[in-house]
Amino acid sequence: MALKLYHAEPVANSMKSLIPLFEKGLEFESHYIDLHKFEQHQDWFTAINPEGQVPVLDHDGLIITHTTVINEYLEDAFPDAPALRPNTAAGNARMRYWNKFVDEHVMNFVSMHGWHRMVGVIARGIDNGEFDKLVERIPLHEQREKWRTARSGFSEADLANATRKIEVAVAKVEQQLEQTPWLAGEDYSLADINFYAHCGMMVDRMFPEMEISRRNPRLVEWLDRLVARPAVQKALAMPNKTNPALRTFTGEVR
Ligand SMILES: N[C@@H](CCC(=O)N[C@@H](CS)C(=O)NCC(=O)O)C(=O)O
Repeated sequence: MALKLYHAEPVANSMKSLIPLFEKGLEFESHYIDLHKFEQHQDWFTAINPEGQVPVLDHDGLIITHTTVINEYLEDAFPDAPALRPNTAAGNARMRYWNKFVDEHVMNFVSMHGWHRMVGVIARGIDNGEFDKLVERIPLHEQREKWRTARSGFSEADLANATRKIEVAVAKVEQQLEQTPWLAGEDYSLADINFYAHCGMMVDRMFPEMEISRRNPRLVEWLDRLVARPAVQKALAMPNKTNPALRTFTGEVR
């Protein structure tokens, strides 16, 4: 049994699949992909994942992409490892509800602010001709557009809408945590990992004006419990090559 994970910095999607591997105590070969050098769009990498994105799980040659799929695959393929899914049909439904919510209503909106603050700076530092060549190599239309928009700047209206989505999500999570210790109920699950990786770990630093610590006491307690987990600490200690000057998004995270 050989597992490899191709991943970038321990934040967002890469973090979302690193934590389960450590939680489950699964040995894996870590392959760091330098997104700042556009390694994800090089031929050798698109031969592995034609979408040119990380993370990618390779299990004995079987390639699995998309974090929610990767994380459920790990649950199914390694049933003897500590479970990150509740063991009831109702619990799994709640976990999947939250995963769907984060994937559809949270991830892209935090990501937009991250790209605006960080990727935009990187993209504007590249010469016109060079930038066009880099963008041509990006396999997904949506990603090509995202790189172009990051360079020219996201609109104020789109950024304001993204902020609104994040505010709604934070309030919704706070409300859930007033009722149960973890998002899907009594047990820590993939849903908590998903919200942490895409929003919880950076929201107070990215949006100080939201006054997360003051206004969301349950969320703060949940974060403290989650960050204290040894597996989360191991994931946080994975390589981070982001230029410290650009760490508004990936850097000083909880
Ligand atoms: N739906 C995918 C999204 C993966 C994704 O957006 N990965 C980002 C890193 S967080 C990436 O590879 N970005 C590089 C690029 O698009 O050029 C998943 O869940 O894995």
